[in-house]
This record gives sequence, C-alpha cells and structure tokens, in this order.
Amino acid sequence: MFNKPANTSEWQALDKAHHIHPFTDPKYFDSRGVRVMTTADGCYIWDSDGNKILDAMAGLWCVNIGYGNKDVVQAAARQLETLPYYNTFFQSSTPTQIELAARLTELTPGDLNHFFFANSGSEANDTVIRLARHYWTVRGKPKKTTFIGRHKGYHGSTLAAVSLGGMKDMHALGHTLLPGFAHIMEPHCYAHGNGLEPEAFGLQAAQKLEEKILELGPETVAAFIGEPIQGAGGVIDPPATYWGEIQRICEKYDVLLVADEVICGFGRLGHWFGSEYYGIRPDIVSMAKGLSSGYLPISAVAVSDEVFAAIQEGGPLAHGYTYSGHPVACAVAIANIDVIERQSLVDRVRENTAPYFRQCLGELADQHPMVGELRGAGLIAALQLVRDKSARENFTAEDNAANICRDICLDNNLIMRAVEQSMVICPPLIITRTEIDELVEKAWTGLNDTAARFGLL
Ligand code: PXG
Repeated sequence: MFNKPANTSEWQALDKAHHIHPFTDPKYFDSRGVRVMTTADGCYIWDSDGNKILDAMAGLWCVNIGYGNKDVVQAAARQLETLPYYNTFFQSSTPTQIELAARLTELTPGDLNHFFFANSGSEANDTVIRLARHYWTVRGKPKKTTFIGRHKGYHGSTLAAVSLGGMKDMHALGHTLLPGFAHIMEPHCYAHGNGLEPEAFGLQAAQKLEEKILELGPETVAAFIGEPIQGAGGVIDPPATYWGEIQRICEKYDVLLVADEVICGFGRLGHWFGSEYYGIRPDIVSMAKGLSSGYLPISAVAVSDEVFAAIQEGGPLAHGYTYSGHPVACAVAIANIDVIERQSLVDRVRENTAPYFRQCLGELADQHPMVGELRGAGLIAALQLVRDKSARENFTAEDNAANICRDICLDNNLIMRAVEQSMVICPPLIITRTEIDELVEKAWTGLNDTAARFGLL
C-alpha cells in the first residue's frame, strides 16, 4: 500500500530516492529539491506549496494553447471511450489518424502532403534519418547517407537524434555520436560574428554548409537539418540572409533540406510553421510539442510529394512504432489545432502579442545593464546576460549567472529557462498583453536581484 506524501518535502524525498531526472544537477536535490507541480490553468501552474507561477516556458516549449483547455480534455475522453487504441501497421488506420494527416496537409507549406506519426520529437527525427536514407537508396544513390546538422542544434535524446544534434555534452554521455553525422557552425551572430553585419555573417554561416558538403563529398550527403530558430541551443535566430543561402546550397548539391519544427511549428513565430517565417521550402519537416500542445505525446514527419513517391516505390516501409498515430493522441492533436484555429492564435501572435512582447523585451534589453542582446522572433526570446554591457564582457561558466537568475525568478513565481549565459522565454501562445506585462516586470526584478548578487547594481 502506497502512503501518499503529505507535503512537499516528503514528495521530494521520495523523488530523490527513486526518480532519475534528465538534465538535472544531482547537487540540486540537496540544495533546493525538485519543484513538484500539481495543477495548471492558462499560463499558470501551481506547485505543491500552493505557489501560483507564471510559466514563461510553456512547459518545455510545448503548451502552446495553455493549460486546462476543456475541449482538448473532452476530445481525449471521447476517443478513449470510442477506441482507446489501434495501430497503423499492416493495412490499418483509424478515423483520427486519417483526419489528422489530412488536416496537417492543409496547414503545412508547399507540397508537404504526407505524414508519418511517432510519439516524440526524437522519434520523429530518427524517422527522418531512416526515410531520407531510404529515399536516396530508392533513387539509386545509396551512398548519400550523411546528415549535416549544427553545433548547439537540438534534435532529441535517442541515439540517432543525439547524433543529429550538436550538443557536445550529450555526445559525451555514453559515447553517443554515431558515424554518418557532421556539424557546422551555428548562425549565432553575437557569438561568432566578429563585428560583421548580420547579413554578411548570415551568408558566411550558411557557406559553412557548402564547405562541409565539399569536404565530405556531395555524393555522400543525404540531408541538412536545422531548426528554423535553434531553441535549446539558446534561441539562436539566424540573420535574414541565412536560410535562403542554405536552400540554394542544398539544391545545388542535391541534398535534402529538413526543417525541425518541433519548437517553431504551430504558431510560435506567428506562422503555422517557422519555415514560412523564413521562406524555407523543406523536403521533410519534423514536428511534435505544439502539435498537441503537450497534452499527450505525439509527433509527425511531413514529406514532400517527391520523397513520398520514392517511399511508395520502395515497397513496404520497415519502420514504425506501436503507438504511431495513437488514436487518443491524434484526437488531442486535432482538438488542439481546432483551438488554435478558433482562437486565431497564429494571427494573434503575429499581429498583436508578439510585437508587444518584443517591444517590452526590447526596452528591457536596451535599458538593463546586465542584458547584452535580445534574440528570437515571435513568442520565443533569449536575453543574453553580460557582466559589462558596453565592453561586451560575458559572464563565465563558473559565474553561473543564468542559473542563479532562473532560481531567483522561480522564487518570484516566474519560470524562465537558463541556457548557458542566456535567459530563455517561450510562453504559451494564449498569453495576453497583461500577462506579458507581468512576465516582463518579473523578469526585470529577477535580473535586478541577480545583478545585485554580482555587485553590478
Ligand atoms: N527537436 C527540437 C527542436 C526540440 O526542441 C526535440 C527535437 C526532441 O523532442 P522530444 O519530444 O523527443 O524531447 C526537441 C526537444 C531544453 C529541452 O533543453 C528541449 C527539448 C527537450 C528537452 C529539453 O530546453 N526539446
């Protein structure tokens, strides 16, 4: 018989004893203990001590429609009652799987008209690798197997998705960089621009792709993959010149272009997909997170008519997951898309809340002595923390400034994410102007308190 913990410290003790956490410093369990979240509504979550916290990270970059949407809950309940499970293997389908694929066809740009379902962004990207390599085999170029990604790219945590990504500490864990994956510089102007204008730097960063393709030999390169804006890498939004040049290079060398839309998809940049914001015409797109606003796990891979034609020619596809297109997850994704459409969330972000969000954060970035730059677009942003703004002196890793700021903000009931020396913000798309005011005010307070901690204010 399990005795339910009576308070936060009892939950924390059990958690520490039995629960393994991703990306959590073990020291944290002794210094603070995990935070135990219990309920949520809209843009707010409540912890086990009853604190009401503004979730400026939409969970983990995913709760686009906000918490507690009853329509989605009811759609899930209805589907659980009607047909809680059936699979997509061996000539089978269910109405929700078919409807979701058809709805996604309407929403995705270009001729991305065919969808394969999986359960997470990682699985979607593993699927991308298998499909792209299969594509080239069917098209008579079986040597085209290598994927090129970017440093600080994040594509997931499975063996293959880790290799696709460019996170050094993730490669180091368990020696998980597989052969067949290469990486180029991320288009981070602040970090690598060396005083170049963003437009010139964007071209330079994209040309690293051409150099890498030539180094590896175009006959060996299957695809380039990139997030329209790199999220977990620190919200790295490329200069306007970048994606056009990447597209040109991919076409020149017959390399598939894959957009990882796991964060940017479903309205984050004020368009259904980040590819539309940047004018990218991808051959393959992976999506997850905002597809269901995180209410249930589901992901999808969209492929173009041409990639689909090759898959069809290739015979039975030896790939799939038990829960590919789980009917309840599909029902939730459909209800989630309905909510986004009914509330015109994509237009609202583009025309209303994102411009206001960027204006408020822009003022903060201009005026606050500890903020070196504001990055991002739409409702995704990073504030680069600096020790000295005019001298562009960065904090060191040992300073731990962003983690300190994150904890100070959390104590003030605001969740932001710390990535290296940046504070990252990615609120639900339903956020109102009043809630943006609260977010920015709390961010100011958190930055002031952090600056005071370093004797900078
Ligand atoms: N692609 C992108 C662009 C992502 O951001 C994945 C793929 C993998 O999705 P799954 O569902 O397998 O986790 C992600 C996930 C962070 C953080 O450090 C970011 C993600 C996941 C966990 C932590 O901010 N993004």
